[in-house]
Amino acid sequence: MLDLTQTAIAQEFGPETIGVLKTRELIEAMLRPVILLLVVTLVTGTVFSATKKKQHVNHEEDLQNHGQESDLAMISSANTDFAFQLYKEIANQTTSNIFFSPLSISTALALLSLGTRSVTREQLFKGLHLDSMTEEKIAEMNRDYKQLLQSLMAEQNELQLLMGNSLHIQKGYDVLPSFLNESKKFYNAEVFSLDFNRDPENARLQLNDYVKKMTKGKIKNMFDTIDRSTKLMLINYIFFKGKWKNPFDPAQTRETLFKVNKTTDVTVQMMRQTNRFSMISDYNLFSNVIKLPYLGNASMIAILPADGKLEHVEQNLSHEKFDEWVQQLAHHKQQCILQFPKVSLSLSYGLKDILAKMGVRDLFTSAANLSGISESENLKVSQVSHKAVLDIDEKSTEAAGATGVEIIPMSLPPTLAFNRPFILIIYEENTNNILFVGRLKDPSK
Ligand SMILES: *[C@@H]1O[C@H](CO)[C@@H](O)[C@H](O)[C@H]1NC(C)=O
Ligand SMILES: *[C@@H]1O[C@H](CO)[C@@H](O)[C@H](O)[C@H]1NC(C)=O
Ligand SMILES: *[C@@H]1O[C@H](CO)[C@@H](O)[C@H](O)[C@H]1NC(C)=O
Ligand SMILES: *[C@@H]1O[C@H](CO)[C@@H](O)[C@H](O)[C@H]1NC(C)=O
Ligand SMILES: *[C@@H]1O[C@H](CO)[C@@H](O)[C@H](O)[C@H]1NC(C)=O
Ligand SMILES: CC(=O)N[C@H]1CO[C@H](CO)[C@@H](O)[C@@H]1O
Repeated sequence: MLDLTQTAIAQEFGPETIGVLKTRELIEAMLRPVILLLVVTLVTGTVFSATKKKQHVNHEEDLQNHGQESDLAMISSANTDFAFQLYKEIANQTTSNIFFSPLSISTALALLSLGTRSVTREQLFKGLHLDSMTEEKIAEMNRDYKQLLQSLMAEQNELQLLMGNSLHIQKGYDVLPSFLNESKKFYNAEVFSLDFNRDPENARLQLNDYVKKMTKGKIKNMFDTIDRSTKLMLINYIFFKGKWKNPFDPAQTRETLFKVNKTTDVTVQMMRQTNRFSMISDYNLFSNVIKLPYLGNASMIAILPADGKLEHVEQNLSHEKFDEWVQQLAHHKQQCILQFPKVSLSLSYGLKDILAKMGVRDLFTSAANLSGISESENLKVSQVSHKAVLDIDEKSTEAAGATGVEIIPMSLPPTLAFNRPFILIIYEENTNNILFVGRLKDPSK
């Protein structure tokens, strides 16, 4: 089963203290120092305080260094394939809610690839849907990530989107300068030194503080315990706060029933608005698809399958399907009464087994070749942990006037009520990258 709880993460990092290990495991632990790879992420649909962060966008330098501006096509396309494959693997292992950031995970893995060699590296690229990676294409990938990070950071006007990487290294542990250099250069990684070995409790507190700071207080206690044998920890975080382009009026939000399945209903705060939306019906998939734009260059696409058709849609989720929806949505607008639940989701995943299923195997075993990080020691990755939080609400601490004037036609428009399980995809339109994917099955969970 998939790790879906914070407790599961705690177990993953937790009781592995040396005292509890059996002898054979102890030897194994001594022979194979551990890297912990960690991915943190957060999203929220609420309004943000209008602090503008100063950005230094090194576009000029980038153009000079590499002669041409990449269109990010290689990584955007691979990331979309990766997103839907990961979704399917996760959906195969849980019957409940899903929420994760494929971009956060693929970025962390791409950074890690800087330190991998031979078969370990090939498996990693294949898992990321990056095929036949020559040295030249690897260089292009790294430049693309650099540009992607810059583009996302440049969007600080109307939506707040922060993604970053950090490396936390055991004091005195020799990490190759080339790995650190490239991590900083292409992935903008911050590098910190910690003493996991002598003082794991202090390391834990510092890491929790760091994660808390980077997720603006949303993720407070990421770690319950820290493994003393940790040599390096890689953290990627993504923070997204968008304001709906068409906010909901809180006065219209009502408690209604959400149909979890044939036998169970739960209550949910249902937001409402009447407006013109980009929406389509996908008859092949028995679904209605609507686009809910945020201010700035991001949107949510929500897919509402007919009763009992969720799995059918999930089986048919693909890069091509997504592109088709995006393209059709651009041309189909109509008046509609939208009902959309006000929800919060918080999910944690240990992705080791899932990534292994996707072909990324050696990384987690003694066969791992991480000689690009350190030549002196045998390293492996102990876990890829991911935590994601979603808050969707009306988004209006602003004046009620911001809700805008609703034009209600004489005849009542159709109602689209998200009062049963549905899928949501949040994507950045400028770089065409999927930031988050989720499935709401039971809002009470
Ligand atoms: C789900 O997982 C099972 C067991 O690992 C596997 O046999 C099956 O093919 C998977 N189904 C899908 C749709 O991936
Ligand atoms: C890792 O890969 C490099 C480059 O292919 C190779 O020289 C080295 O021997 C490998 N190390 C291990 C431990 O397999
Ligand atoms: C890393 O970067 C520093 C400063 O930018 C440079 O002096 C050093 O030679 C680089 N090292 C490697 C191994 O690339
Ligand atoms: C319906 O959902 C409830 C709550 O999640 C669950 O306990 C129950 O087993 C589900 N019933 C069916 C038929 O799936
Ligand atoms: C959205 O992207 C366009 C380029 O396609 C850019 O000019 C614009 O500044 C972006 N908008 C915001 C709010 O960042
Ligand atoms: C419309 C469509 O693509 N349907 C496919 C959805 O997935 C199932 C199972 O994989 C296929 O049998 C359908 O053809």
